[in-house]
Amino acid sequence: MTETPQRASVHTPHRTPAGSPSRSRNADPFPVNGMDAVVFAVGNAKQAAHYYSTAFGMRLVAYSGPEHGNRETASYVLESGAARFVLTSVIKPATEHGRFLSRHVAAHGDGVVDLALEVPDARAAYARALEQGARPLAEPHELTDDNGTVVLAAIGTYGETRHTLVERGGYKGAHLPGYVDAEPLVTPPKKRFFQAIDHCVGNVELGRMDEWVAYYQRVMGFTNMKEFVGDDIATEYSALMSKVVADGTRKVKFPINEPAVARKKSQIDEYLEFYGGPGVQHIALATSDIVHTVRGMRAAGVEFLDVPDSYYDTLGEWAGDTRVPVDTLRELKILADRDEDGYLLQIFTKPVQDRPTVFFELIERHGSLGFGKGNFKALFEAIEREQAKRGNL
Ligand code: TYF
Ligand code: FE
Repeated sequence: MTETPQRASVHTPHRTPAGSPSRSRNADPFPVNGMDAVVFAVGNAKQAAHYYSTAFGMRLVAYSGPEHGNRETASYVLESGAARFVLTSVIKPATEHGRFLSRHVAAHGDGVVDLALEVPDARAAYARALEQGARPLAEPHELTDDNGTVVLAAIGTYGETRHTLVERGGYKGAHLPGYVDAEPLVTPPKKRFFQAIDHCVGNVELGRMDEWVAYYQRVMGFTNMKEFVGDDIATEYSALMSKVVADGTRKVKFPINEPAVARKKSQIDEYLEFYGGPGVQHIALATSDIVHTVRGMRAAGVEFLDVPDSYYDTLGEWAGDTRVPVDTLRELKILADRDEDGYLLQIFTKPVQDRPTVFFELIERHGSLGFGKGNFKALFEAIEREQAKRGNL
């Protein structure tokens, strides 16, 4: 095929100027392309797929189940922009993996089994991780179908959570070999509710936060972000401590919480008690129009944390002007925070299952790279009011 010179020039690889770091040959010991998927093990993936379609505006794109040769599990792959969830239920355990998933749901209820990371080289990432003391869960292996080949490997993190390392190469299928393309369950909203996974938060046991921060630093070369909840805030009102690790490009951000010894029972202790150990606490979803998203999700029956009116009376004084008028923030119970880089708008759902465990955050960033430090007091008080209603405070 002949191309016009102009067109050909568009495809000429961009040359890196001498002296500036090349993306393909940088010093990052553990390069990641971003989050690949959040994998949930649930009691009823068929119904969960419906919930995330109707309430979160997600689009079913792929499916694996008994109709297509997988007699052990049913998995639904849902997308919203770059954000991908995989919802898996066991139909009849037949392998170690099926038994693991069955036990996981029995022990933890619906929860996250895997924060899968897309990496350029799964074998190299796995080798580096093991060298640095990562817990091995699956040796690198290839899966192939008509759409190409992916390489998968897996390492452990806190609790029973894992990180599958996914090397997609040029794989063209909707998810992985073994999945078939699927049509949306319902018509998705015209404008999607969110377009990416912003951060994924883990809860670990008292005194273990620093070990897990060190694990990500050593195994994945992640760095500590400056935002954290320290001793001072913990004893004053939060009843938790928190530190954030991120990859070199900040595409993947993992805050890690531990309970603090405080006057009252920590929300982290409540999670650990009802989840039956450490695990993923919340997934933050990045939206470019939080007002549209919250209106849509509220209309679909999603419950968000309540914020007292008094929060909005003083908001303008420290959060300054935001894209959204304070009256709209007040109406929808959206929080705002500002730091030296800009501001953010955020809101938190109540737990999305009967156990007081996993919940979601919606976040609209305007320059701020933080996590809403200015909201911690109001947020943690709101969480504690819910804890008290459940009789767990
Ligand atoms: O991810 C964060 O750090 C914020 C704040 O139990 C937060 O979303 C921290 C701990 C927590 C709930 C929210
Ligand atoms: Fe968060």
